[in-house]
Amino acid sequence: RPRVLSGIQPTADSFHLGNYLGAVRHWVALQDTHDAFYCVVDLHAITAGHDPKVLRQRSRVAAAQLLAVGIDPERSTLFVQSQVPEHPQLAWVLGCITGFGEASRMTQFKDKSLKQGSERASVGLFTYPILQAADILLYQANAVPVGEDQRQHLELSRDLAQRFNTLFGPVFTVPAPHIVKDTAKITDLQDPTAKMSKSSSSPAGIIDLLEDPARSAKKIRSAVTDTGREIVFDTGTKPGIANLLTIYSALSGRSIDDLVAAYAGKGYGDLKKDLGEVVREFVAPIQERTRAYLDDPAQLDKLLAAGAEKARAVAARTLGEVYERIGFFPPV
Ligand code: AQP
Repeated sequence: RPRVLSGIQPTADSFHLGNYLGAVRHWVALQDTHDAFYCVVDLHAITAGHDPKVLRQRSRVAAAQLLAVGIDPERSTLFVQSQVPEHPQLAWVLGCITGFGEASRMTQFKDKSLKQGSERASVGLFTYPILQAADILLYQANAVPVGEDQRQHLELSRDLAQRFNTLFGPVFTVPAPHIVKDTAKITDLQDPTAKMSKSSSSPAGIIDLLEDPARSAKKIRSAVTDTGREIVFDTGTKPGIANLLTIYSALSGRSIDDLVAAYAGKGYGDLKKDLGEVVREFVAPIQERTRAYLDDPAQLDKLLAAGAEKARAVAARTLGEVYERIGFFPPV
C-alpha cells in the first residue's frame, strides 16, 4: 500500500472548517487505500510563540478531534511529533542542504514574519518548512493531503528529497501533494477572498468544529456576501456565496449543482439559515466524541505513546539510512 503522511498544529482550541475540509476529511478517506501516518505537530506549534500551560492540552484536543472525525488508530499511526526525536534530527540534515535564499522565498514565512516584524520572527519559523520536509520524508510518504496553502512547502520537500538522493544516494521517496481542489481553500466568512485562518481571520470569519453551533449559525448569518440575490456558484463575482455553497456541499454530501437548483428563487438568508443547521448536525456527534476522548486523558496519552512507538520504528529506519549515507555513526 502507498504511504500517506500529514500533520496538524495544536495552535488553537479547535480545528476550523478550513482545516477539516481542506485536509483532515481526506485523511480519514485515505485510510482505506493508504498506509497512513498522521501527527499532531507540536514542534511546529512553538515557532511563533506559545503558552506552555496550554500546549499539551491543545495537543490532546487535536488528537481527540482526529479520533472523533474518524482517524482509526488501529488502521493509522496517530502520534505527537515531539515524541519522535527523529523529526528534528532529520531536519538538521535537510537544513544543511537547503539554500538560505531558497528558504527565504517561502511565502508563508514572508507573510508571518512581516506580521511579527523581522526582528521578532523566530529562526524556527524560518526553518519550519525544513522540519515539515523531515516529517514527510522520514516516513517515505508517497502522498501528503493538505490545503492549497501548503503547496509551496510541499514543493520544497520534493526538491530536498531529490537533492539528497542525488548528492548521497537514493534514500527518500519523492512525495506528491494530495490537494483536493474543491475544498483546497475554504475562505474567511468576513473576507471571502482570504483563507479561513487561525492566525489571521477574526473570530467572526472562522467556524470552529468545537464551538457552540448556535454561534456558528450566527456567524454564517453574518457572512459577507455580495449585493446580488441569485444563488449561483461563481468564485470570481460571488466568492462569499461560493464559499458557503462549498461548505454546504462538503458537509452534506450534496453536489453544488444540486444545491444551486434547490435554492433557485430563494434568497441568501434561506441558504445561510439552512447551512447553520447543516453545520449543527455535522458537528454535534464530533463534539460528543471529542469530549469522550478528553474525559480519559490517561487513555488518550497511552494511545498516542503507542502511535509514537510505531512511528519511531519507521522513522528510525530512514534516519539510520541517512546517517549511513552522509558519513555519521549510526544513531544509538
Ligand atoms: N482555509 C483553509 N482551507 C483549506 N485548507 C486549510 N488548511 C488550513 N486552512 C485551510 C489546511 O489545514 C491543515 C492543517 O493546517 P495547520 O495545522 O498548518 O494549520 P494552519 O495552516 O496553521 O491553519 P491556519 O488556520 O491556516 O493557521 P495559520 O493562520 O497559522 O496559517 C493544512 O493541511 C492546511 O493546508
